[in-house]
Amino acid sequence: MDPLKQKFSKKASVLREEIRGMLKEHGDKKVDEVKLKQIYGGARGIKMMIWETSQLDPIKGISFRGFHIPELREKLPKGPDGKEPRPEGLFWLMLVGEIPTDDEVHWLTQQWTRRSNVPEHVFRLLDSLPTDTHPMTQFVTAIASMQTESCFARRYNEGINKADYWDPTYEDTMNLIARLPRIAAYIYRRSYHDGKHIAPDIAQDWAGNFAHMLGNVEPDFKNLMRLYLTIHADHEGGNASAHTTHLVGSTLSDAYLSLAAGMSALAGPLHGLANQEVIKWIFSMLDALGTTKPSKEQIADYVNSTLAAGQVIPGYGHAVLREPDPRFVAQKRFAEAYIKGDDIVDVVWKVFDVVPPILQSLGKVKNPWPNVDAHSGALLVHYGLTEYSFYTVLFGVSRALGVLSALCWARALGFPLERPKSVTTNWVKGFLAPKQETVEKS
Ligand code: CMX
Repeated sequence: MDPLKQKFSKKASVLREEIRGMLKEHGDKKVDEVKLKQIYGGARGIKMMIWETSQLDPIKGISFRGFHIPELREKLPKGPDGKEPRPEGLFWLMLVGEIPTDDEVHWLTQQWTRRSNVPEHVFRLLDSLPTDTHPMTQFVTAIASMQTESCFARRYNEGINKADYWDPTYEDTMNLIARLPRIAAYIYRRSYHDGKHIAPDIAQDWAGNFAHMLGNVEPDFKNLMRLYLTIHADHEGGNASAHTTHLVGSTLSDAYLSLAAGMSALAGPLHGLANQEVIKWIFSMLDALGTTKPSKEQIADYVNSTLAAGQVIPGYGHAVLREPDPRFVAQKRFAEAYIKGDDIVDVVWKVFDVVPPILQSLGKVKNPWPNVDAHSGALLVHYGLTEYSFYTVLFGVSRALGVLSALCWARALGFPLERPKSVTTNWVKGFLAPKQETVEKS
């Protein structure tokens, strides 16, 4: 058994016993009360799921096993030039709850390199799709088509003991994550670079090799990829891509099909697709204004016209956060350190000054602040990755780290089929109706 799998197995069996004991003693304790407005309102805030890998605080933002983003940037092992964290380290942290050593991360990089061979039929299937198929559609298709490789599906057919479900799920997770950069880069090159593909460079780290296969070898772009793939990885369990992966996984669908489902959720404009919508919106604004250096007044007018057209301002607002997203802040810090005098980055910063007071003035937006998607496009455009329809695939490659390590935990802890209760509006009306007094017959 490999060292990471061994560590995971030990930690999981300890936690499994702890949970068993906790449920035996406190299983009937109430942790929440559900309000009618939550039932109609997208289940906001209802505590109904266990997600071990990260937790979201409305004010402080995401913490991965207790570590916030600035701490991760400091503590996780870095890329070869010692600047930005390697996403491999975050995966290790999410899976076993420990900051890995340099040697451990090096081992993981090598593991993923060894497992990164994508089956030929995945490329053939992708090649059969029109090149203008949305990259997220291609990504979902490729992931689902790789299900032919699922260790879990094979072992389940052979009659695996349920106590061992986590083992082939771990194998699927490692194989899938190892292959995603190759698949994503293949989609990018076939969609935007005439199918001129770039062979992997196995001497590089996971994110560095991804940047190389996309076609950008600038050291700073590699650093952006390391940071990007780290900060997008997980956002607790309730967000749509995580929850979908979890829900589908709870049917014992394997990691490939669960992730393909989760990526379909990520492809919605209220979720991960917002990263393409932000830059599309900025480009449309600059086109409409005829300048790449708009004033704050011009931006405010454009924001108001977007709202007047009944549209949302992409990259702003959040279902849980109530402060600027620390992932936005991390990207702003990156831009401040690595990029000087970039028009689009300057526009993003001006939008950051202009949008919150306008959204606040509407009186209904619970969080007027930027989320993760408000900044990422400007950084990518700066390094020449201007094809914004591809951006959500980058988000997806990163999100796989979180949702798949969480799937390993769900299997190791033996979580059951997820099946909440729904009700009809007629049921609600009956629930609200004043109870009839029973009149006693005299
Ligand atoms: N622009 C305009 N209106 C907004 C808004 C925004 N950025 N954010 C929220 N609102 C509106 C909502 O549409 C809603 O209006 P109605 O009552 O008329 O339907 C009202 O404010 C209340 O919404 P909320 O409770 O503040 O926000 P929700 O939890 O319902 O929605 C989110 C959260 C992210 C879907 C929403 O803020 C939004 O649409 N933002 C723009 C899209 C976006 O950036 N999504 C990416 C989120 C991060 C990610 O998952 O990647």
